[in-house]
Amino acid sequence: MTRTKSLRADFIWGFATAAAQIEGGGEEQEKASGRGPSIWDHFCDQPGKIADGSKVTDTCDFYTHWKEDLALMKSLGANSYRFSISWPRVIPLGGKDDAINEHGVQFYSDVIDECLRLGLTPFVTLYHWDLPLELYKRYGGWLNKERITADFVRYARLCFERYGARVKHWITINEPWVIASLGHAHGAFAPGHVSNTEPWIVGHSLLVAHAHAAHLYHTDFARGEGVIGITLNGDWAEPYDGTPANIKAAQNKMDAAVGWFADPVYLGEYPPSLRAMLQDRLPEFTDDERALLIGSSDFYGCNFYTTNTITAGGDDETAGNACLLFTRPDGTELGPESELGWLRDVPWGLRKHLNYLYTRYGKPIYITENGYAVKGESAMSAAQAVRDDQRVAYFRGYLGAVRDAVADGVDVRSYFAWSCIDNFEWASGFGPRFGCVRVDYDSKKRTVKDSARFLQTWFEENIG
Ligand code: GBH
Repeated sequence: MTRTKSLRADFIWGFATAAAQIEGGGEEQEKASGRGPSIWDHFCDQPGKIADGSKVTDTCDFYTHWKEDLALMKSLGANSYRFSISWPRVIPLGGKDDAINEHGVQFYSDVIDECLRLGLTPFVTLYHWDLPLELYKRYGGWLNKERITADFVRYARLCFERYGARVKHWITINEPWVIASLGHAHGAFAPGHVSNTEPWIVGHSLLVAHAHAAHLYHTDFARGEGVIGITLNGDWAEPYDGTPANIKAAQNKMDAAVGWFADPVYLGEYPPSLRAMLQDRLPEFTDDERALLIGSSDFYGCNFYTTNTITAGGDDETAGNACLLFTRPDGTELGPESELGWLRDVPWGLRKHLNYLYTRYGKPIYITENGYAVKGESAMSAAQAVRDDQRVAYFRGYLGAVRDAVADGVDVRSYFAWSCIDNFEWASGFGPRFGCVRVDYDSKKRTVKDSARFLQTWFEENIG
């Protein structure tokens, strides 16, 4: 009996990374490469911002190991690789009139060529949080809509010009919610601002810059074959119970975490609940901006990690003033703990999330990140860490949910595991490990974990 394959024959799967989290091979090397500093270099220099005091300049040295890593992904059966370009590596100061670092441009060109040679479709993110520090110093970065848009569009144009003939899948911005909220409301991420007005200004700039870059791509570069979109984080918000207040709180959480960006991009306006909560603090779109936003994203880029139960009565506006829990009314927990407080293994939420997104926005969905940090993995020996049963269990459950959503009729076109190699987990430093491949941070040695093999087999059995 032949099994029915559950995913389309052209389903894209692979591993995802971000430049700042993997490239650095030490401060000297980074300097010599011509990369300019980003806001994350600056953030790492401030005492107490990164859990283990580590620096973004010294990560996995993908800058040296890229060929080896691409070959590894190929050997694991992947057909695509999602990575980001470091803006300050290609334009060290970042601005529209600033010099290009041809050495940096060449680096990504080589990565793209090697991907194509191996049969890995390059899936490229323009902005995964490493803003050139100089733009922050000049005008506050994302706080200045006009100036950041002009600079971002010039950076995007450079990437489309140099790589557009070879790269047909683009993401403008990764997780604008994180940039606006963790960067400008909570202050946990660079640039570390704490404010209740800035996140909404920053969010607006991110949307407008995305729309302009996508417009440029659609008019001058797509040639009817390339696609571009925005990637949003968004965990599933399950009402804690059937009380109207908690049902409403869960919707408010979805509106704040997802709708803040997805509603303007796909529907042309901020969610009404956001407007009601923020009133004048939420900017208005001009007619031109609205026209540019509609149709700006060819797909819905979905990063998904976990599910919360939701009650009313929180005070984080960027979460829609909802309370996030991992417990049910009967006292049971939604899923096992990971290395990070916000992340639990709750597979069923993904099926609901995908159905919600497809019903509300009606766009093909590219799952651009999904992954797990096993509790205590950093304290394990390498031999123990590569037997990552809990990560295998997580992937088995979440991929089952993808398969179920596809059977429900949701148009899912890709799945990228976060991440390929263990890497720099932002403010959490090197403690949490998300890799399907182990990295020894001293020797930079890579060792495949069981979860990578699991993914290889799962996709062999389910695509086509
Ligand atoms: C992604 O973000 C990133 O794209 C990636 O770079 C990162 O390494 C990976 O996931 C793993 O973290 O501080 O309690 O408000 C993950 C999505 C969304 C997870 C916001 C944390 C809020 C936690 N993130 N969420 S909290």
